[in-house]
Formats: sequence, C-alpha cells, structure tokens
Amino acid sequence: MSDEKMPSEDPPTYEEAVGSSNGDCNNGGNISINALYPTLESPSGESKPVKHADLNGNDPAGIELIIKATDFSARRHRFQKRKDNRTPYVNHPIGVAHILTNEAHIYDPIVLASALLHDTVEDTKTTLEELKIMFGQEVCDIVAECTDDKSKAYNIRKQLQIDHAASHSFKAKLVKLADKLYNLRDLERQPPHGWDRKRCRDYAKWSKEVISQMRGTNQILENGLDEVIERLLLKFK
Ligand SMILES: [Mn+2]
Repeated sequence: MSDEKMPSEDPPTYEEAVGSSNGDCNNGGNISINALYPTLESPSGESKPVKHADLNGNDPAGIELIIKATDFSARRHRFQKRKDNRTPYVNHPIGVAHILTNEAHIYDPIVLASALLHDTVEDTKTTLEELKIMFGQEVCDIVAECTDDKSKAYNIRKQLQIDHAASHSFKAKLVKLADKLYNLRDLERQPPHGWDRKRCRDYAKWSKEVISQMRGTNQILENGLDEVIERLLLKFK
C-alpha cells in the first residue's frame, strides 16, 4: 500500500462515520468498512452484517477449531509482515479464510482452519507434527499440501506447484485457490516493492497455469481468479 494513500489522521470513530443511532446492535445497517478504513479494505470485499439468527452456536467444536487456528496463526506469524513491510502477515491467512466464507460460502471448519494455518509450516518454525497434534491429521495433511519445499530453488518450487496442483485433495485445492486469489488481488492493489511489469505479469501467468490444473473445484473462486488475472495481464502487458 502506497504512502500517499495513508490517511493523514486517524480514521473517524464509528459514531462519526455512521451517525449516532439508538438502534439495537441487531439492525446491521449499511456500514461501510471501506469508508471507515479506506486503506484496510478487505480483499474479499464487504461482508454483510451478521444476523443474530445465524449465530445459533450449533457447531461449538467447529468454532473452537477455527478460533484455535486463528490464535495459533497470529502467534506464529507475529513477527512477520507482508511484502509491503507494514501489513501484519496474519492479515493474509485470515483474509484467505474470509474469501472462503464470504465469497465461496465454504463453512467446513477443517477447510477454514487449514486456510488460517496454511503458511505456518512454510514461513514459521511450525512443524507438521505439531499441527497434527494440535489440529488433527486432516488439517495437517491439507497444510502439507499447501507447503512448498523451501530447500528447493524458487523456480523449481514454482514448477512443482504446477505439477502437483491436479493431484491435491479437494479441500487443499479450495485453500490454494483462495490463497492465489488473495495474493493476486494484493498484487493488483499494490505490487511488492521492486517488482517490475514483467515480474508481475509472470506471476499472473504462473498463477493461471497452477489454477488451470484445479478447474472444477469451485466456480466462484475460479471466476474471481479469471477476472483478476485478466485485469492483471492487461495492466502489466
Ligand atoms: Mn499464502
């Protein structure tokens, strides 16, 4: 995110932005998070206010798994920033999980916990063994499928993602597609420091190739990916 986009002062308070109302907290209203925090727009777009009727808490084990994964991910990534050197890294796995719920309507706690944890093994000292003990075999397996072997060179790793994509489990494919969608939208909003047009274009092309091996997994995610890739290839041609 570029400096000129940073607000010169603190964002308005909730009351300043939406006006004081005495309505109960159930009415939701049309509160724009993007208006409140213009530099913090969610890559998944606006989410709708939650209706209390939806919150019947009938899956405590699923909710527990998801919150435990969020907490674990936040603590493991706590010293890391995204490529802009400013955004906390954990915004990314949380945003990937949010794409899955908000856009793809995926509510499987195993998929969402795996999305929250998908970079912990690749980018922190977390081990698969630890994830297996803490979150179970299935989450461990999905995160393993989302983990590049960092002992291999960058170009080899990128080729292996293309080679392995088709053979991944359905749940791992969902996480991988949402991960790519988040990263491509990030790239569209603000290319990492030092990335020239060619590097941006190559990243979009490489993503397109990986995705082509996972067609038929989820139409919403695939449509979102097709759209952002088309825009990126135009922007950086
Ligand atoms: Mn990721």
